[in-house]
Amino acid sequence: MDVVLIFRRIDRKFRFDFTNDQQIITTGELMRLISLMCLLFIAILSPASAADLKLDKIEGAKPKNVVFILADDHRYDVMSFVGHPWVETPAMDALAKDGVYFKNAMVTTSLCSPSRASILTGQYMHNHGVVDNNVSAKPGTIFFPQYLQAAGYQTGFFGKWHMGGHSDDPRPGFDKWVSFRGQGHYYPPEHLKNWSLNVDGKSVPQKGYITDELTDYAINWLNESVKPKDKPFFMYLSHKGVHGMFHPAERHAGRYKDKAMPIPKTMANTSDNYFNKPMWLKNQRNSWHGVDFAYHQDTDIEEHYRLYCEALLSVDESIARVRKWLDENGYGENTMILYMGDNGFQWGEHGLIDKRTAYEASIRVPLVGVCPGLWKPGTVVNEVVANIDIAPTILAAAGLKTPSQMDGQSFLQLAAGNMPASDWRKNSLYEYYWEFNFPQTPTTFALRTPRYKFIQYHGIWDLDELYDLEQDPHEENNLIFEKEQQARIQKMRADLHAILEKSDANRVPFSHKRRMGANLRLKNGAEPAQFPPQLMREKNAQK
Ligand SMILES: [Ca+2]
Repeated sequence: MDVVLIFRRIDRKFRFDFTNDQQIITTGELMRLISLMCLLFIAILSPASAADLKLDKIEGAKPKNVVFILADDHRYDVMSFVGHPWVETPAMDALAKDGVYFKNAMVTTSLCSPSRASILTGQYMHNHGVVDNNVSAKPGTIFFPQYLQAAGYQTGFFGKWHMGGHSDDPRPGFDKWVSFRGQGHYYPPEHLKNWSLNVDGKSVPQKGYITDELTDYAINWLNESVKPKDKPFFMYLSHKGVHGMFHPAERHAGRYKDKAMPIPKTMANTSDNYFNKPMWLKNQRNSWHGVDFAYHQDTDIEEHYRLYCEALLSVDESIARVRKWLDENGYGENTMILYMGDNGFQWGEHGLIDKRTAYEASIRVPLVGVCPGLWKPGTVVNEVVANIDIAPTILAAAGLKTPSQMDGQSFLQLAAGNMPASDWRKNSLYEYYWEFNFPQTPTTFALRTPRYKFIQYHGIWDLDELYDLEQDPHEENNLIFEKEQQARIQKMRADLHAILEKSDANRVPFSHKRRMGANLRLKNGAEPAQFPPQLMREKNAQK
């Protein structure tokens, strides 16, 4: 499939019309074009050479070790220090207290594989090409740890990779590799007798709870490979927790059984909540990704929520264990630690569960970290930083400049207070392509500034949205019909298009539709949406 995509891309660049006499090309021109296509094809398929991976150094930088810990589906506000009423996250709280809390961290695509690919490549989904949870990265894709290796770092990957879920083989950029196929399993599954982890290319049975086991592997690597060598290191600890179906470690099971899920204001099925909202949103309420028919089960979503929070306890303990090892082994003062979620998660907002949409609960993620000697304790960064900025930031911590193919920007100096906010990106792109397996969420593009969010849908007869996040943080009041907002809407539409057009991404790819997808509805659930009154006209009425 990758080869087909490459030819499609080449075809787009060099399209010409053989049926038009005026545009028939000469044999020489045709040969030159074929040669160019062959060269391009070879360049795309070839792995990056050692020379390609040597980045320019940042003058005067003192390279640090880096630990990046990623959670799955952990939303931005399920942490104690941001005011959650009962969840306990002491290690995340400590990172924020001792370092930086990125209050407006978001992902450019709210879905596991595309977001993970954006983290690893520093690129938007439309550039790295991992457009859903099924496809692998394109051949020739460079993952940022390859640059770290070329700069003399030891690198280790532990956990969920997910891009191209049929394989758990070691990927480029890592000296040590511990992973599993697809989403993995919290505990070794009883129905899969041969289930195993891939440890440096060999099958090794999973023994226990995955969050603990990955942390064990990570700490063993620190002890056995990192400590004996006088080399900087980079560790990527990529948890399965807290992805659904949520399963806490046995020691945490039932810890929150008496706790109540915070119910968002926008969850109720009321005309107020759906006033001026897109029709797809109301329709999704009664679907796989809606509160009426969540995951097509009869489980109460509050029960799912309690399990989610209990599963998070092990992730927090993992951070604490790694940090303790660093401190006890003399690495505390020269190691950057970043903790992040790969996408957000709606727990009832707008009647939805899960991710994919451009709403706040879906796109915002936790991001906290320490960088001793550079980031001051207790710093809060308000600028919108994103998953595409992780690679440039980690490279900068290693003293390396950002390579040209990356869309992101290093926030290393922004968080240190050495970069004026005016030098930071003014807006952030969000993009999501419709997937046949979950047909409830349309193709979505959005632009988010610190204050406003404009959302535009593609391929569906429906409404776009504009929110003033300062006045309306829960996105209750869609301003799309407001007269005084029309100039802003036009400007944001144009800015959004300009970003996409710049990288030839003003078109939507789609993959092989293999089945109808999770398209069921609950018979006695919410009714389908009505067309909004603003669109209704009498016959022959003008616009
Ligand atoms: Ca995820």
